[in-house]
Amino acid sequence: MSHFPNGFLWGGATAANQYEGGWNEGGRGPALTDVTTGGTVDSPRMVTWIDKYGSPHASPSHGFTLPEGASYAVLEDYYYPNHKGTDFYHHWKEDIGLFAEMGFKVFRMSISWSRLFPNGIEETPNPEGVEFYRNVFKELKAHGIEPLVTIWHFDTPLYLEEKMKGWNNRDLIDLYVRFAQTCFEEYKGLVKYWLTFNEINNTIMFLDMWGHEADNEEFRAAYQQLHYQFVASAKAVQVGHAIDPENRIGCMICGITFYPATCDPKDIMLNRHQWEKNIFYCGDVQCKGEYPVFSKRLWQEHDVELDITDEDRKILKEGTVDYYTFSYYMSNTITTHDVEEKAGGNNVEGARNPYLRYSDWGWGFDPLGLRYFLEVINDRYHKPIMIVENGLGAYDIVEEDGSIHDPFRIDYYREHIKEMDQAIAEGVDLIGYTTWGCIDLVSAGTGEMRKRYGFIYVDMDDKGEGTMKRTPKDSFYWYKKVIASNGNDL
Ligand code: P53
Repeated sequence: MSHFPNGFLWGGATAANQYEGGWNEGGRGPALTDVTTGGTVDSPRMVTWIDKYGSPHASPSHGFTLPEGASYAVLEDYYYPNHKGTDFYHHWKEDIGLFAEMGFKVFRMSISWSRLFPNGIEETPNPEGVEFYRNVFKELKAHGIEPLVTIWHFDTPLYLEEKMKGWNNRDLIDLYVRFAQTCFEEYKGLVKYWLTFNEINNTIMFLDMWGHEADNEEFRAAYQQLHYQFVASAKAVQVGHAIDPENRIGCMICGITFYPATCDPKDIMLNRHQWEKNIFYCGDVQCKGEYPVFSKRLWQEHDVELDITDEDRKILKEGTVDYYTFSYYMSNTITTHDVEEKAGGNNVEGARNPYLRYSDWGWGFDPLGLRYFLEVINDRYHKPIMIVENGLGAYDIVEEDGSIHDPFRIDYYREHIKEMDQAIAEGVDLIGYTTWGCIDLVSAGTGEMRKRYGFIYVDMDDKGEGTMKRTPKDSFYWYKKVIASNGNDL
C-alpha cells in the first residue's frame, strides 16, 4: 500500500508566459518574455531592443540591463515563442477537459500580470483579462479541480521593466500588491491555493552562470530585488488572509539538491554554504519572517547594504507563508577542486556526478535527491509541503499512427513518486504534487518547444508551426492510473 493520504492533491503545473499565448489579445500588455527569442541547449535566448538612435539589437537575456535611452522591441527577423505559448488562451476548455480525464485534483497555472494590468500601473484591472481567468477557474471547479495560482511567474509587465527599472525599484512592491489584491478579491471563493513568486531564489542562484561572472554590483542589485520581492510577498500574504481566511498562500523555491563532490572539508563547507545561499536564504525569510543569521556572511561577500526599513521587518514577520512549495528536477554536485568533467547542460553547475544519468539537456536524474530535499525542508520549517514542479524535458517522437510512446517519462515519474511515498511514510507532510508542463509548453530556459514535458502532446514546433492539436501520450494513461489508485499503481 502506498502512503499517500486521502485527498492528496495530484495534478499538473503550467505558467502563463509559457502556455497561455494570446500575448496581444484581450487588452493584454507585453511582458519581458514577449521580447525574448527562442534559444537552444547551448545558444542563449536573446532579448531584442532598439538603442536611442533607432538601431536594432539582440543580447543574451541572462544578465541583460537595458542601456539608457533604449527601449525593448519586437523585431521582424526574430521568433518569440512565448507570444503563442501553446495557446491555452484559445484551448482552455479542451485542455481542462483533458486534465479532468486524467483525474487531476489540482491544476497549477499563473495569472499574467499584464493581462490584468497591461502596463502594471493602472488603477483598475482590464475587465476582459479578469473575466478570462474567472471562466477558467469556474471550468476547473466544474470538474472538481482545485486551482493553484502563481501570482508572479517570470512575467513582470514590460512597461515596469523599461520605465521603472523593474524590481530594482521599491515602487514595484505596491504595484505587485495591487495586482495580488485584485486576484484575491476577484477570485474569492474560486481559488484557495496561491503562490506569491515562482522560484524566487533564481535571482541569486542563477546570477553567476552561463559563463557569466556577476560582479559585486550585480549581486547587490540581486539581493535588493529579492528584498523588495520578499516584502511584496509578505504584504500579499497579509492582504490575502484578510480578504479570505480560507486562502492558503505559499512560497515557491527552485529546489536543487546540492552535494559535495569530495569529502574534503572545504567541499563540505562549500556545500553547506551553497544550501544557505541558494535554498535557505529565501525559504527562511518567507517561512520564518526574518533574515537568517548567515545572511550577514552572504551580504559581506558582496558588500551588500540592504535598503531595509523597520516597517519592512514588521511586514516580513507578519506575512509568513502557510506552506512551502518547490520545483525539483535534479541535483548538482559542487566542489572547490578542479572539475574533471563538468555537468554541462543549461541551468546546471558543478561536476558531473558519476552515479547519475543525465537528460539530453544535461539535467541529472536523481529521485533520491527529491527525498533528501523533502526531508531537509520538512525538518527545517514544519509546514505542509507541495512539490509544484517535477518532470523530464525530452524529445518526443510522433509515430505514423499518431501515437506517442514516452516510457522514459513514465520511468522518471515512477521513480520520483516512489521517493515521495517513502518520504510520506517517514512523516514528511507532503500534501500535493503537480508535474511540470503537464501539457507541452515553451521551455523557460531555452525557449524551445522540442524540450517537452507533457502527458499531452501539442503539435507545434520551434518555428511556431503546427496545428496546436492535442494528443495524449502513453504517460497520460499511466498518470491517470496513478491518480485513480492514489499512488498505488505505479
Ligand atoms: P525549462 C532552471 C532550473 C530549474 C528550474 O525549465 C527552472 C529553471 C529556469 O529555466 O525553472 C522552472 O523550461 C520554472 C519553469 C520552467 C521549468 O522549471 O527550462 O519554474 O517555468 O519551465 C523547467 O526546461
